[in-house]
Amino acid sequence: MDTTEPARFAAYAPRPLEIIDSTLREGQQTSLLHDHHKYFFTRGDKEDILRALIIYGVKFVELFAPVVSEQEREDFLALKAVRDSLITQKGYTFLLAHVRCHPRDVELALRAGADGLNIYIGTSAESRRHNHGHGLDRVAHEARTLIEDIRRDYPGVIVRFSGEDAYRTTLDEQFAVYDAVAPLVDRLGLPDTVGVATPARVAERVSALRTRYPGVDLEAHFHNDRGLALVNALEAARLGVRYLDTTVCGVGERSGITSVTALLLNLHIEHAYDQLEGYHLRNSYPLNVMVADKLKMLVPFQEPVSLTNRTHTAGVHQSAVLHGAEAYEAHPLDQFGVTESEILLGPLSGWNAVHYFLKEIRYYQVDEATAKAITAMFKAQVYGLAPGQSPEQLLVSLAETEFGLARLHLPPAANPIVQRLDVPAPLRVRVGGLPADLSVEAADDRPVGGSE
Ligand code: HCA
Ligand code: CU
Repeated sequence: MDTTEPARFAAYAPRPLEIIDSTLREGQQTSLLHDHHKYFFTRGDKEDILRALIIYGVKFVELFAPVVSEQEREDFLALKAVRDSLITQKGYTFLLAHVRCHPRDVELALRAGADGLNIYIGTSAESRRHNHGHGLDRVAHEARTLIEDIRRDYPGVIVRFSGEDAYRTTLDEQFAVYDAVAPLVDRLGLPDTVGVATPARVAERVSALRTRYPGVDLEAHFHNDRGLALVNALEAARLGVRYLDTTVCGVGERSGITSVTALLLNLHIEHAYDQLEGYHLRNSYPLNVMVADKLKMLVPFQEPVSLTNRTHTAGVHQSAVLHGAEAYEAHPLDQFGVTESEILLGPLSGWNAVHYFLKEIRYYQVDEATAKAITAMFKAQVYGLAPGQSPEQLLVSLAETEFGLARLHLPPAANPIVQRLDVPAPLRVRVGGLPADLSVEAADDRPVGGSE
């Protein structure tokens, strides 16, 4: 174990809520990335996402096992370098490899320097029948042997064991396997692999496991097939499950899993402030925009931390909001970064962000091809901005003077996006606004002109 430092996790005091973000594992399994030629996370994308997650306050990040492919193995090493570069500024972030219950997966992950192993194997009848064909005794025995070996050879590594498809695994089946591994692991996972769980079932399952394994932390993971991934995660959090799996914008297999920002927003609304310890909530929306941009889409309209939730369309809503935003805005989205100033325009902005800004915020009639052309010109000029000129001004001037874009006609009094800026602030759109800038926490309160 040349690269893993055994004392790290032992010395870490976990917070009341530890997000295990899986955007770079579960998230990469989204159907949005199915067309590899069109949509994929480049290594640079992954580095940006990891950096942004760390700056957001996430301390546990799940990655594909290096066994998956040579590309993933090399990316793992690159991501470790990104993590290392942020230790001084943000503390240590644990990189967890998602591994099958298999010595080869484990060995390659440890060789790549993983801090932890998220081991999984199917335990429901469906999963056993179609995934590996083994009985529960054999699953329990193999898991136990593997984890004993890990504990002996790599005592400092974080070990999590998950019986896949936990909510179609009966309690007896689950106990048959978990009894064998519980004394050896740091966490027991409860993945709702096919999205069948309900809050009531979560409560039942979590309390059964807590009673049987009082000293072991639990981890929950909910798929959104029934649209319940968020509410199930909130229930798990309410019951004191410390580790919750999320992705940015909720991307993942099929309809995805719990969205990290949706979860934190809801905990905030529920006044569960202790569970928000250490998360930089203002970076929520920028994080969503960044990942959505890399997926070549807008922040999904169902995502609670989205501009959609501050966009008022009906005339009645608009005029009420002009008098007081609280008329149709109940939630503190500004504290989650849903403000114009957080759109993050800069040299690294993709055409999607530019398209979004011009179309959704400034109401230009702009198609995607034109947005791409504007982005190219914007990128060429943004580094040369005069002091005092903002990227937004440059973009608007390109849109109008070089491309002759027209703005949508809006009723005179309408202001469909009403910013609830409690404190009047100068324009704060920033240059270089991708992850590196997320680190400039003070910038939220700092007027920024053309460059930083
Ligand atoms: C998968 C399935 C998984 C694993 C979760 C876990 C699930 O894609 O391999 O390791 O706890 O939902 O069961 O994401
Ligand atoms: Cu999953």
